[in-house]
Amino acid sequence: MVKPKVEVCFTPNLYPLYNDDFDVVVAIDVLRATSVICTAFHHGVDKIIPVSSLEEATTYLKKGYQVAAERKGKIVDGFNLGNSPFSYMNNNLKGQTLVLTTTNGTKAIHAAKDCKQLLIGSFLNLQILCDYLIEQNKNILLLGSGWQNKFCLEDSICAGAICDELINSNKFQSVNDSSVGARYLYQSAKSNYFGFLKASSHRKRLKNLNLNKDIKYCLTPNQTDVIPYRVNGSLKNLI
Ligand code: 3SL
Repeated sequence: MVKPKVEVCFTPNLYPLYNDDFDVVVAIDVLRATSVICTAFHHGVDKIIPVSSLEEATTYLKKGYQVAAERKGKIVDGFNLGNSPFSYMNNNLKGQTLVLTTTNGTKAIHAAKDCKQLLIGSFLNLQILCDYLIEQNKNILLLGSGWQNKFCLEDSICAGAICDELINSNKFQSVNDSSVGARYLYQSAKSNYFGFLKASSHRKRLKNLNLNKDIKYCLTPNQTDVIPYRVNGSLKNLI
């Protein structure tokens, strides 16, 4: 029997080269959008509406929604929620709907708008997500958000971690060099993600904004027990 595939796509602009072949796409933006999404669901948010543009986000704000808007790592003027996972570690939004727009993460989610099933991945839900994917027996694409359509290390390492776990289950195969490369990166980084990422552009960007605490949290595996998935254009928790 032919094993299903697991492959890695490093950036959203490469996604059209892959999309035909896959049943499940996992969008990954470790710093910080998909980590925020996992954290918000873990703390009781009911639904997240990911939007690509600030215009769309503003429309929701005017309708009275809770809207988080981030650009260049900062809260956008006029919005009161941003992209720090620590803002969602409380009961303030329990049972509520959150609208979210970020520089890259929500754009990656949007890039995969036509896929059959979209899931959200991060280090924070690594094991629960891998266990679910292994049960599915479907072709899986791990889609990194990158930074403005360019390669980024942290998403590639997280994709490598998922790919590694699935390949080690002996139930999947991967053939693309992107997947081989992501696994190599993961294997080199896994003993110290924070240290490995020292030279990465996004770690530097967030450090300059005094957000090292966010980085450390986002790089610590298995702190949430959620599997966000898309249904009717919004994200809900599968668990
Ligand atoms: O690019 C994104 O979607 C954001 O997560 C970037 S940041 O971590 O808020 O800077």
